[in-house]
Amino acid sequence: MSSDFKSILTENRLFEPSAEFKSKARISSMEDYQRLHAESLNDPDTFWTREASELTWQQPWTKVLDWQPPFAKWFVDAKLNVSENCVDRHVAAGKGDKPAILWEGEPGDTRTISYAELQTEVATFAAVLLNHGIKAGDRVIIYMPMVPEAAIAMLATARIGAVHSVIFGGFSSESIKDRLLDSGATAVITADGGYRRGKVVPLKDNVDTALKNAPHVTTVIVLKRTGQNIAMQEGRDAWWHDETAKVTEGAPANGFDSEHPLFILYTSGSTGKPKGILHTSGGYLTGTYVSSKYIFDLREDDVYWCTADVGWITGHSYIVFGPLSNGATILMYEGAPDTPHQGRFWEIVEKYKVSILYTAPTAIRAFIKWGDDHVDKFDLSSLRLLGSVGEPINPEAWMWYHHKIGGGRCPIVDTWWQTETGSILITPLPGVTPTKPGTATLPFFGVDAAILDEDGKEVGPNEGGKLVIRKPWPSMLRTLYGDNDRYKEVYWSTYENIYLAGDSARRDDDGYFWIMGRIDDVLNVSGHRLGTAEVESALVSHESVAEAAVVGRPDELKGQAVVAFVTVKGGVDPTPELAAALKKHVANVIGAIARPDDIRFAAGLPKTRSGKIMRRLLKEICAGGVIKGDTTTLEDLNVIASLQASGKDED
Ligand code: 6R9
Repeated sequence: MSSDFKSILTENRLFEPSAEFKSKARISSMEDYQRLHAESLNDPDTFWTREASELTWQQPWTKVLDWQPPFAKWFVDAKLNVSENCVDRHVAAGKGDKPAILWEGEPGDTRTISYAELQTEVATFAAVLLNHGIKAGDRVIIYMPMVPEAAIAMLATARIGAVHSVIFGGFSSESIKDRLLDSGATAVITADGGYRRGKVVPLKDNVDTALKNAPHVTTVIVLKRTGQNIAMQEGRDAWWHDETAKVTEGAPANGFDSEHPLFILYTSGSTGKPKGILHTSGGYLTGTYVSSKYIFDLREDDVYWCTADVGWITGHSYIVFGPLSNGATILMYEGAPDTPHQGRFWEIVEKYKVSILYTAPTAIRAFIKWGDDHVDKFDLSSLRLLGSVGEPINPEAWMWYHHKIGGGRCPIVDTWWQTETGSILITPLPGVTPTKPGTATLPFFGVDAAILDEDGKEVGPNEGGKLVIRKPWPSMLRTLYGDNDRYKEVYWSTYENIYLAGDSARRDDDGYFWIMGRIDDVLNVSGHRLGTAEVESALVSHESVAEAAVVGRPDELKGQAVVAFVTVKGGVDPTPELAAALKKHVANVIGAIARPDDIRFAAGLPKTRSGKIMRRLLKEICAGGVIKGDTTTLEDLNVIASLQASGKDED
């Protein structure tokens, strides 16, 4: 394999789950894990029938899996209602009074919603959607702050079989427009605004801008959150509270086919066009249900907090569908971790007695930087389990999380998965797996993970290669929305009938998986996927830019920072003001998370003879390193020198 696949991490510290945790855990021995894992691969019908039967189905399946590579159907012919499983079935089981959602707004306002109340809210809002002519199969955009209504909107669309596509509230109107057009959505659910770091994010204004180019949208439902002035377009826009007040009877939870589409979630790929990942109902729900149950070891009295935004897959699977299908009490927080102070997360853990915390390495690194004082002020003794997701967690951050937040007693589940996988695929089981800082350890049930070389051969211990999944799993993506060819090309064309994850990895002597990074042109900025091509096309859409190449450079806080090499058009001066304007431009076009950290102007970009930009070289330049490796295919060697001299702009 090429040297790109060498891992610099070596880590031998081993942390066993405590006897106390083990004694109460659902699965508490390595033998049980191995036995169940073997069963899930060798006899998937038995394994998945047993697990899926814990959910409520309105009609049973005739077959567990129909696999026509690369197209899978799970729980064939079965019917279910996803919202019934997340809400109604817990009320029917006598848990109507149990809190489903504990919510804390950024300004400090709070709400508690029981399962019975959630049932009313979901059924009522589902009726609103029906009243507006939205039917099963219609696509609905959800662009909301982190308020309970975001989850209610997701569950309500699921209840009537409509397909939601949640767009992260930090995305721009341009991003909304692209997703509206690709999905063909006819309705948008939004809010007047949301709070973020004490400021109001103008969500409805952004929707209005996006809708100028999307006349097929006939309904916009607006939740009043911040109360600022917004425009309401007669005949198209309606207030959430007015519409729900009109409802006299909630919508029933009719059954839909197991393969009925549940949602589309857009994620970055290696081209400029985001990929619409399509998830369906029965398999996705089973995957998120089972993984939440075993990996977070959910108990009746847990208070579970996943700090993601519902705009990301983590928020879909592990705020909404997984925990709620388990009947858990979830906490939702609207705002930023440093508002109004840098101890806000720990204040929330203490206030709500959070027992399970699931967050991202980028957040952990920020907490470390802000200092232990903010943590020490609060009582974190309610915590019993910690989780990490989004990117490899560096061992220092892992150790701090373990000692400072977990008090040394909480197992850490470092969970590897993707928007495409729908649920966690590689992870420790908290009562079983001895953990090592920096590795997601072993495959979850039903997951046949391996690392292959270029020829498709499994590599040996500690050798790097491409991470693949060799068997279909229930919550796998079904296709890219409207683009089966791209689905086949991106995930299934490298190896025959094997899913290519797009990450490089190695396994250590214990068989643990160490994720090393992406193999495509996708960056991981603060745990969020960002295509270099998306940022590049945003840059070249600026009138002054001729060409742009974007690469990541290691960043202490964000994991990767965005560096853009830019050549300007003739007659344009590459000034610091222009650099600032370009950063702002990218933030406007895509959203603040894509804002380049550095803009480096260059006379020309290094290219291969076939015209491909040599990103490897640019990465090395960013890292400040000496140019290594083969540069004989360079078209113009002089550009390297000029790039290295170009330096960085100042913020
Ligand atoms: C859930 C989510 C997926 C990419 C994935 C990988 C990286 C996620 C990780 C991890 C190492 C972990 N990733 N979890 N890398 N260890 N525990 O993040 O989905 O936004 O689609 O990103 O994130 O590179 O391929 P998504």
